[in-house]
Amino acid sequence: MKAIHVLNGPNLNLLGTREPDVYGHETLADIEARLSAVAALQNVTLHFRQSNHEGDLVTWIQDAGRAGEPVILNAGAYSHTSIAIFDAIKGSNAHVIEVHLSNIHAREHFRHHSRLSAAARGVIVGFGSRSYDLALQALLFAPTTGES
Ligand code: CA2
Repeated sequence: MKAIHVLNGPNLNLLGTREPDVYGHETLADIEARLSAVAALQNVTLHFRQSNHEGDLVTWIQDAGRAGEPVILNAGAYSHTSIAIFDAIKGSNAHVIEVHLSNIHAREHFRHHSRLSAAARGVIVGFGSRSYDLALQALLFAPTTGES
């Protein structure tokens, strides 16, 4: 594995600026710096991106799937709504670990279901920004077929 894509959806650019009780104090840049350092030690390049636009996530997932490179995906609120992102994961055969900062199952009812989980290889929720670290650890140290 030479590269890992960390893809972030809508409003995650606000991380660390509001709602720290729900999402913590770290910014997305803080998370990127920490994960990049861990990945670099394993000679893996991290492509860390955020977009508020559903189509960007679709394109990036397709690109990763085509390249055979795994994805850590926090699609934000699109997790609960997006058939397009589900189709992108399925259609490109992308290896996706879905992550959420918060425990979506302990929050409002409309957050309990993710449309993406059925297409993901695994799901990590509720560990704050450490959900991303756990996903990276899984990709680096517990690879399954097609990842290593
Ligand atoms: O817990 C997660 O990681 C979520 O994917 C975050 C999404 C939410 O819609 C999902 O249900 C669960 C929201 C991201 C918005 O992040 C903000 C951060 C700071 C201030 C406002 C929003």
